[in-house]
Amino acid sequence: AQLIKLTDYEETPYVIETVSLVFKLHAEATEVVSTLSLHPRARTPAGTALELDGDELKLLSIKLNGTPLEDDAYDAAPDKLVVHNPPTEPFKLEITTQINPAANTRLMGLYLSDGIYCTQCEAEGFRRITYYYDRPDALSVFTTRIEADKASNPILLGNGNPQETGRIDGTDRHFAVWHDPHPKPAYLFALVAGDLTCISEKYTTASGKPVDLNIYVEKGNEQRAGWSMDSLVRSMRWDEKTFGREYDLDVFNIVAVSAFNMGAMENKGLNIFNDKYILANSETATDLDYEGIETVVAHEYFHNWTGNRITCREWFQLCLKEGLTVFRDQEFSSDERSRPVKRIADVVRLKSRQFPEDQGPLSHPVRPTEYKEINNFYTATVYDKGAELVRMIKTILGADGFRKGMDLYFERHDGDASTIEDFIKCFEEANDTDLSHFSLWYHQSGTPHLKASSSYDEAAKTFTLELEQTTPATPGQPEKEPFFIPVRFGLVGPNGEDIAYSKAEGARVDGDLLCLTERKQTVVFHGIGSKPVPSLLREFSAPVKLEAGLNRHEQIFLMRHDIDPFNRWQAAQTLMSEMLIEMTNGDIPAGKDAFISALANMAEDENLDHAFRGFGLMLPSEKDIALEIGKDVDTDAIGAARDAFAKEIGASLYDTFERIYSAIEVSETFSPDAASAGKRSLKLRCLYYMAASGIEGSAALTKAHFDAADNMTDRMGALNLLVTWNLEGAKDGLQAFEKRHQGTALAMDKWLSIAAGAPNEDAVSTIRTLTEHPAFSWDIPNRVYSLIGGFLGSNTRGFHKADGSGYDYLAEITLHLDKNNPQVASRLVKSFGSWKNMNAERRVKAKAALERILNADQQLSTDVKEIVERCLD
Ligand code: HT7
Ligand code: ZN
Repeated sequence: AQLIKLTDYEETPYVIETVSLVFKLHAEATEVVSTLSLHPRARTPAGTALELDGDELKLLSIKLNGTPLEDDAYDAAPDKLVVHNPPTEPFKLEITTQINPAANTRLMGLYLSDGIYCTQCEAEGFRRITYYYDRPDALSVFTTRIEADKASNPILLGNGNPQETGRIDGTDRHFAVWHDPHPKPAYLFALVAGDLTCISEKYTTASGKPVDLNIYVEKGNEQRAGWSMDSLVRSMRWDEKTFGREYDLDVFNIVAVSAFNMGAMENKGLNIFNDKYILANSETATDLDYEGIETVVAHEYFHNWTGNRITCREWFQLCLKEGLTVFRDQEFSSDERSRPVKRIADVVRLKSRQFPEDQGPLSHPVRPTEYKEINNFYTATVYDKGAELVRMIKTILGADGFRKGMDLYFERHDGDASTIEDFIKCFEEANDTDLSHFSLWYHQSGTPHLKASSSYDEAAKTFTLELEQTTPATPGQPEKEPFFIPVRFGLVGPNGEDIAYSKAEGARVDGDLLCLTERKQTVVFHGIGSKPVPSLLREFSAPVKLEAGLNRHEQIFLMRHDIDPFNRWQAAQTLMSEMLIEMTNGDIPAGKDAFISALANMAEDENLDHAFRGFGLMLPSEKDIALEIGKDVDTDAIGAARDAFAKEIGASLYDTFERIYSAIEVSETFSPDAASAGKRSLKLRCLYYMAASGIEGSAALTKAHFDAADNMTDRMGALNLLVTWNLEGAKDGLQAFEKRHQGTALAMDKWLSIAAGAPNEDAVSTIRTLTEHPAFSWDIPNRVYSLIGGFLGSNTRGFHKADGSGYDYLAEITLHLDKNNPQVASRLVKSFGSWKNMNAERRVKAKAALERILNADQQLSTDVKEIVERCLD
């Protein structure tokens, strides 16, 4: 496959001003007539060929200005259409293609999901529908006419506003015409046809414009779409209030489908969602699902401005829309829920998904410079680290400066296909500042390590902080420059309050923000009356790995007293992680008892909200510890140490946990609000430790929690504990859950993922058996992500089993899935990204499995090949 390079970017020689599409929908032979109005750019030399993208296309006919083209005037292959010598004046090209939605197992382009026609065009799916400039900088005005059988497809939806509907004379078919006045790239094109029902709401924008909101679902699911509608309305209001952005069409439609490769898609005026991110009720969705729906609905809606009105020049700029939009959805959820809790949740996600990516063979810059398959770059680095970079801009400029930059960005680039450089320039110009050093974050990959040490001079009343940053080499970038790192900090005095300093020297320090620019910097704070404990990187102000240079006593002090909730949580995590690593090495950690007692205080602290206390109790995952250890990892030793620690904490604090568990009352009518969810989560966290303790009665209590559950959070949470700790009642619980939820796919996905994560001597055999279960299907990504993704992501001991069975299995299913859906296969095969951190025994097996994929007797997709090659590099 071809290597695509940022430096090769060139404008298209022709401009497509308008596109008129007619879809004659038939499951196995859909005809697409595309009429393009084109003109050459002023600089385009006469005779320059018009080259349009295709993918597995069959051309039926081609006309230029109404006349069929002679055979020698064009070349058509499934992946390309070349028109030789197009006119030098504006012209019309009519292209008719035939496609087969029923056979489209890749779920890119036009496909059928459970009898519903739907599309997915980002990143390069439109070229599977018709020949086109399938690239984000080709903006055009689209009109779409959809024709289909009326009885089986009563609903016909397109982008933009509805224009016309009617019957097609003498047939059982009908049509609808949609027009989108906003020029857009092809990746935002969408079409839906099927037998759907919807819930609707009227919305009035801040300036008084009415908008019809509709959420379409399969019949019978309408009662499960209410939370999504609620989330949508709140998102629309929030964007008006926070960023001054209003919606810009008469209708906003969302459709939920069951077969979808990713979470959702922000098509203009017609968002298409994986049903997992739309459907919810207390019986089938957990609190985490409700939160996920709120986030994803908001995220896709926010793309209307950051992504659609201002899009990307090419796919290297993906973080321009994704990083910024993730930042916006994070801010929305922080405003709707608890800001510190949301920050912790986002950092947990970043550290568990992006940090491993950045420390392994798949590491790449937030704004990459080359790729083979763009689908492989929808990564945690582009999305989550991309959001961190936007957050740092806000930290550096302050809220007002940030808003000024955003306002300028919206004003200056509305209607553009832009770049990261354009984005940064808006912040620089709006704030009269220079962000060139900061911009390195977009181009230099890897997670910086920040090492701190400090000393106090009582006589001089000075506190000296030494900070050193190093960034390990990453693929293609052996040498690293120092980053511009904003460090929020406090100097915590003996009474737990921050000490004010009179002067700071050695770095740019402004209030509680210290900006590092060099590899090594020494900062001296004057006027410090007593020895402080430095609290660094408050609110996780930069995506770095901090070695704070504090002893256990000081960490416990911060855990108890820091005014920054994030760093209270972080102190607990650091302690747990350090102790778990020592236990993995067979050592007994110093200060364990003091830590466990501080943990009890945090868990019982009524001044903290329930969700925060739940997070405070969270043990780092086995994967987190493996990453922290970094080399020669033995996952069995990590798992055993972690189990032992949980058991010990559970046994020592059993009474505390029981007290907290019993005291929390959750209202009888289910509500997904943050406060109620926080209560459920703290209760379940207490139950986790009680279940781990092995103390008599704990298994029965866990089973009773499961039996009494009247919502999915409690039912799934308790079942997970029964299975994780292999308690009496686990088997019955699994059966009862299955009986209750069979037939509800999204609920059965949870059952699959619990079973997949269970520690088990022969995990691969268990997974194989589950692939035969009626609830599982290789064709629906949600099923695959739940079972196989659950195994790879949560069953660390099973996947990294020393005999290599987990690696062999991943190789086998990668090859299996790659035949039908390369995107799904490539997402899963990324789990090999950590193989170099394993011990020698495991590394040999993993390498052999990767080589087996590469040398298999089958044509590999570009998606899978690129990932496997990078892993082996
Ligand atoms: N912008 C959307 C990305 C997406 C996608 C990409 C490749 C293949 C399938 C896909 N489905 C959705 C989702 C988002 O980030 O908002
Ligand atoms: Zn997005």
